[in-house]
Amino acid sequence: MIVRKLSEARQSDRRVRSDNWESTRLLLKNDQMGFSFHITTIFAGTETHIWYQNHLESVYCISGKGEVETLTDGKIHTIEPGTIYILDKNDEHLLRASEEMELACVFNPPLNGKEVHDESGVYPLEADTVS
Ligand code: 9YT
Repeated sequence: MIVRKLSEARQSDRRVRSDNWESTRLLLKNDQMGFSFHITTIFAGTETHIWYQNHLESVYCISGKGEVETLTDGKIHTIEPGTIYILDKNDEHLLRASEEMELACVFNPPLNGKEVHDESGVYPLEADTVS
């Protein structure tokens, strides 16, 4: 069994930060679970263009408010505590936070941790990363 504490992981290199969000990777590829698990904070007032072409992701909202827009059809879905959105088609999307949001995120395949320093594996279109 593996046990980790978010408060401790946040003090380590598991925590990464960009202009629009910060994320603590609690579970990564080398744990050999077949998925990775992250607690991500999206900063209030931000819009982030995301397109995980190599990963499927589920995102559960713990707190805060926002919306996600899928770019193929322009549909907008509100996000509030208890909402999960599931990117089952590697959906390109815009993630907006009207309030700071705390999200629990699961990736398949798992992130390997290199994305901490080089996000190209997460966001293959480098020009389209966090705005
Ligand atoms: C909301 C979202 O897509 N979060 C992804 C996890 C975070 N960007 C990370 O750990 O890289």
